[in-house]
Amino acid sequence: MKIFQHVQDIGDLGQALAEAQEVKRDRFQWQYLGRNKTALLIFFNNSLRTRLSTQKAALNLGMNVIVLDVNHGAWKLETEHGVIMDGDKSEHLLEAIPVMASYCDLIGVRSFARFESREDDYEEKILNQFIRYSGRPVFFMESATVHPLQAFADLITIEEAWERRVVSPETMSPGASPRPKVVLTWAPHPKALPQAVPNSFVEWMVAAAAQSLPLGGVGGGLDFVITHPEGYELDPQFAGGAHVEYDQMKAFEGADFVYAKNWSCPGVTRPGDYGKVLDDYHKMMDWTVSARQMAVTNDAHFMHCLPVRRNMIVTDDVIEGPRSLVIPEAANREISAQVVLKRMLESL
Ligand code: SN0
Repeated sequence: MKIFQHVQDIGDLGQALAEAQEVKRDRFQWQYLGRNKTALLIFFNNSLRTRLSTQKAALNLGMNVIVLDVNHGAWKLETEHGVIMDGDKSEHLLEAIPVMASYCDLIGVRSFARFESREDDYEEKILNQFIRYSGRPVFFMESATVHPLQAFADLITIEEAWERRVVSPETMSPGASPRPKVVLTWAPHPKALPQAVPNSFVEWMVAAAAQSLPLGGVGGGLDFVITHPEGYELDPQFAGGAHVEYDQMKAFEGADFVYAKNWSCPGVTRPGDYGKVLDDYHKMMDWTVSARQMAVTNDAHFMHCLPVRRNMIVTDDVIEGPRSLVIPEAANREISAQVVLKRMLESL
């Protein structure tokens, strides 16, 4: 694997999930793969889980790891071509990338959407320069438009929880669906957040449904519903074909998994509002996931990528409740990262 950006990069999802379980059985069995190999993790934005879980995954594989927080200690980087560099930026990305690449074998990059231009963000201007000028395998650690390590961990988490619930087709109650119903819900937030997490989650869920991925050993695929206020329609390159239900309560009916996330306007149905918060969050607080919505679900599990703003996105009782998966979901970030790094090491 030379690039990890989209769900297609991982290939067959059933095989990827099987490999994730193989990693869980003994995560140190491939230390020979990473011997004398170096992973460079570059952060243009804050991180807790991505930084720690990816570093841990690399260490599990016997790799050396270098972490660079560009905003703390590195030269300020110019990313635009052709500018006269008379401002505060001391170095150009076009020199920085090949230099950084010369010290490592694999590169992971985090660079969020900047919301200056929809075209720049959706063309992945920063990450594509890393792909083009580094000559190294590049994995996306949340870019302007995608967060595939998160979506892969989410799929692993859903599979594991569904496996615990659906033991065998025989033990299922008559008429019960062997397919889980997964709902992605928008929820309020005081700041404008990227669409990377929902884009990837949707992309991976749509692919799991299309591949009729057996989850928990039975059935095929899943039923997937997206709910959000009007104006927050996700880009069709990710959400194409997915069912959107604007009535949140209706979307939650019979759900087995509720995945909450805030995102700013993707600029699909409202091109002039790209990257904006469309309505004051005070007016949107009935979208906060609480016991009221969870009551109409099929005792749904609650999921969120974290960090989460409590009592904005989700109430304390739901995130602390017995159906909350946020901690195992975060723990699975180590596993998804290890599968990806392992595949990249195997193809060096
Ligand atoms: C990021 C996002 O894409 O929504 C990272 C999620 C993994 N989240 C934030 O930036 C949250 C910031 C905040 O202040 O709540």
